[in-house]
Amino acid sequence: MIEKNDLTYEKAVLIGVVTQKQSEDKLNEYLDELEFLTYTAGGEVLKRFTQKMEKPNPKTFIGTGKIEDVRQFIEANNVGTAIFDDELSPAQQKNIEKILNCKILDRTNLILDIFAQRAQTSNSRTQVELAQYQYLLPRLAGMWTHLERQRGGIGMRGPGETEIETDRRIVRDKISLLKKKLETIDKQMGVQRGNRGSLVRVALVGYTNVGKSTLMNVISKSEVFAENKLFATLDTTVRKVVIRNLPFLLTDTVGFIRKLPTQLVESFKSTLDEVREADLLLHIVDISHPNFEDHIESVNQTLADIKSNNKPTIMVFNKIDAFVEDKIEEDDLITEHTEAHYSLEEWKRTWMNRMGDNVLFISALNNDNMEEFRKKVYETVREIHIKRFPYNNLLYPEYEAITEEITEDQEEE
Ligand SMILES: Nc1nc2c(ncn2[C@@H]2O[C@H](COP(=O)(O)OP(=O)(O)OP(=O)(O)O)[C@@H](O)[C@H]2O)c(=O)[nH]1
Ligand SMILES: [Mg+2]
Repeated sequence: MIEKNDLTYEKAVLIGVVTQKQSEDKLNEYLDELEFLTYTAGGEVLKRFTQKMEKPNPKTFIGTGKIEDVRQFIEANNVGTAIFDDELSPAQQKNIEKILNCKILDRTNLILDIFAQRAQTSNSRTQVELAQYQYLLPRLAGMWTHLERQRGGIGMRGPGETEIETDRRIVRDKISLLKKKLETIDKQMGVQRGNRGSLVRVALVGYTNVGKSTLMNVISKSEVFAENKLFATLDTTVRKVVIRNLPFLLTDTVGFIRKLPTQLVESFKSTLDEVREADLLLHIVDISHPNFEDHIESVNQTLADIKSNNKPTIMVFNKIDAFVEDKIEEDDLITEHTEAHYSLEEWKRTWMNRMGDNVLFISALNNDNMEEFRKKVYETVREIHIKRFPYNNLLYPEYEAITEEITEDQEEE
C-alpha cells in the first residue's frame, strides 16, 4: 500500500518555530537538515517560514496570522507541500491541512518516505512498511477527512466513527501481520549471524552521510553504494576484511539522525542487531560538518536506546580534507576563542583527553591517515580476539613485526 509514496511534492516550504527550548541558531541548523532531507526525498525548498513563540499552537502549530502568510505564499507559488520540522499531532495535521489545502509532512514522515524509496530487500521493505503503518494508525481520522474533501461532498456524507474504526482494524491487522513476518526474518538473520563463527565483529556506526560506506569501500575493497544524500544505506552489508593476516567482520549499516522516529528504531530491530552484537564500534563523525558535536550526541543517544552504548568504541573523525578552520584574525581582540574556532590539532587534543588513544582523524576520500587507521583497528581487533582465544595468540603478531613482509607481498600483486 505505501511501499513507495509518490514524489509529487517538488515545490515545498519549510516551517519551524523558535521557542524557549529552541534558539534561532538551532532552528536554522535543524531547517538546514530538513532542507537536505527534502532534497533527498526529491523536493525543492522555495521558502522557510519561522516564528518565535512561547510554545507551539496546539491547533495549528504556528500562529493563525503566520499560517495565513504561508497559505498565501503556497497559493501564489503553486506549492504542493508544507514540511514541519517537528512531529505534528493528528489534530494539528488535520487543521493545517484544511487551511493550507496542500500535502502536509513532518520530519518523521519525510524520513519514512526516504526510507521507503531506499528500501531494497524484503527485510528493509517490511521494516519500513511496519514503521509507516505504526505512524499512520493514530492519524487515520485526519486522513479520512482528507479523502472526503478530495472526493467532494456528494455521496460522501461525513464518515462515521465505524468507518474509521474499520480502517483502524485493517491497519492493526496489517501491523500484526508485518510483525510476524519480521519475526521470521529476525530468526533467519539471527541464524545467519550465528553461522559467522568466531570472527570478531566490527560495526561502522554514525550519523547519516558521514562517510561510513565510503570507508567500508576503502578498507574492504567492496562496492557499497555511497552518495551525497541522506540515508544512502538502508540494508546492512557485512564483509570479511583482512588487515595484515587478521580477519574480522565489518558491518556497514543505516545511518542515524536527530529525532530518528521511534517507529523506525523499533522496526529496524534486525538491522540494528548487527550493531548490538558487534564487539567493536567504529563511530564515524563528519568533522567538516558545523554541527558534528550534536551529531555525536544523537548517535550516542540512539546507541543508548538500543543498549549498545557501553561497547568498546573508536571515534573516527572523517573528512579532515574538508575541515575548514574558522581562524580569528590576529588583530581581532574581541572575538572569543571558542570551539567554533578550533583547529584540527585542538580537536585532536580535546578528544584524546576524553577518549585516550581511541581517536583517529582520517579522510576516507583522500586516503589520509589510513595506515594509522588500519593499525589501530588491527590492534584493537587483535586484543579482542586474544581475549577470546588466548591460545591463538601466536597467530597474530604485533602489527609492526609483519609490516614489511606484507608490503612486499602487496607490491608483487
Ligand atoms: N570531503 C570528503 N567527503 C567524503 C569523505 N568520505 C566520504 N565523503 C563523501 O560523503 C558523502 C557520504 O558518504 P557515504 O559513504 O555515503 O556516507 P554514509 O555515512 O554511508 O551515509 P548514509 O549511508 O547515508 O548514512 C559522499 O558524497 C562521499 O563521497 C571524506 O573523507 N572527505
Ligand atoms: Mg552508507
